[in-house]
Amino acid sequence: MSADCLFCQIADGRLPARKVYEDDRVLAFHDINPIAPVHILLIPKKHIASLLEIAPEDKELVGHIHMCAQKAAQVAGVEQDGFRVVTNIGKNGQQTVFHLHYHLIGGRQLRWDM
Ligand code: IU
Repeated sequence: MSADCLFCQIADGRLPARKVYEDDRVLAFHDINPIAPVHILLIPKKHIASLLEIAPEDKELVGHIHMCAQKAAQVAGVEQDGFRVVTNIGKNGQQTVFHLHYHLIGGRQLRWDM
């Protein structure tokens, strides 16, 4: 846990979020500024700053996030038509929140530039 991290605060309930799926290690919630009809964020409850900080002991957790993405896609009803999962890293990746998160985006035809 990182005291001043907004997504840590969402993960432990100090800040509200519209939850889609939750278990002991992962939370999925609706993005507050969606770029598509479905825009969900999947985060580990453990504070990891970005993909670059994933450690060997996190490998099972990262795989688990992918399983949670399947569940979130089913809940959101986008698994038939398809969707995109992406994580932004650093400045050129336009990462703005430095707690690992995966965007699950769908509900419309996506282009490579979104
Ligand atoms: P990025 O990959 O770090 O750029 O994405 C951060 C996302 O987190 C962005 O889409 C925001 O709209 C979203 N978000 C949110 O859903 N709730 C928040 O309290 C904050 C950001 I701060």
